[in-house]
Amino acid sequence: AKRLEGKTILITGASSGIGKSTALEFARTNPNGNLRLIVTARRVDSLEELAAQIRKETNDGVKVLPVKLDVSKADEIRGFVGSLPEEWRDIHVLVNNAGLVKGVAKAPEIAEDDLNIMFATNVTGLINLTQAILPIFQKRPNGGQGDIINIGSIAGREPYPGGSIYCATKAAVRSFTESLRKELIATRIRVIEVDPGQVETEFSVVRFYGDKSKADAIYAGCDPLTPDDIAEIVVFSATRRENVVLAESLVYPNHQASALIMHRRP
Ligand code: NDP
Ligand code: 8X3
Repeated sequence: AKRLEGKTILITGASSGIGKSTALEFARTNPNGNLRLIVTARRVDSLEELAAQIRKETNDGVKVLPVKLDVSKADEIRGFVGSLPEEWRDIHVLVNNAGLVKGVAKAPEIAEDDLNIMFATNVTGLINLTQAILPIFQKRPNGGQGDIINIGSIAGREPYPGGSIYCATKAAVRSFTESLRKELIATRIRVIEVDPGQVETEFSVVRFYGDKSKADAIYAGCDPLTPDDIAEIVVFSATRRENVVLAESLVYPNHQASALIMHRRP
């Protein structure tokens, strides 16, 4: 965790699931290492709770700044860096985690609002925020330095029926991530993608518009990954030697072998 010493880390979608676990994991890995965590999402109350938890666990060893940021709103992203207190602007690690899926409709029935919010959040939001943070990285020596860690999905590698839009958004994340890594070849900026399989979070509750019983059925008879499992891999990626780029990780729970091949206990 020496490698995180003095760094500022920005995490989107930190009010729940993988983003929240990632904030906790960064803090636990470097509890008294002069670490700064900027945790962002739309639900500020949850961010405040998370910040209090981290401060308590680390005896104020980790500094945490909760900030409301809706990544689907370009104007919020535009004003974001400038709105941070000066000592929080020297960001070293960006974790683009905020994302969502809405519904399981097939193409003819997909609601326009669902289509728009998935692209605005998972794709345009991720790209806009990356564009907002990159100039900070590029001011550093050797063409620039910093880590961009994008949360993709198995869905970006393997489209499935009822997931066309979500899968397309995650395929877009994958493409953007790979182009960016190539564009930044002459810098020391690392571009990293972590692609989870099935993780039990609020993800399915959001997919089914709040219907918890439908969400629970997704995980019935399975042992899904926990958000902590993915957080460990994100932090591992960010703490490799500076010359090591863990370009992509596809992460399954043991019972899963593709988006749709899932063994369920009888
Ligand atoms: P959760 O629903 O638990 O968390 C999603 C997070 O994204 C929340 O903190 C939510 O915060 C935030 N978010 C959603 N919309 C916005 C927005 N417009 N602006 C800012 N933040 C937003 O799900 P996960 O933790 O599972 O999801 C995290 C990432 O992991 C997503 O990109 C998802 O696609 C990906 N993923 C998830 C998998 C799974 O099986 N769970 C598998 C593969 C990938 P708030 O509502 O407060 O804004
Ligand atoms: C979440 C995984 O397969 O439910 O990204 O779309 S899946």
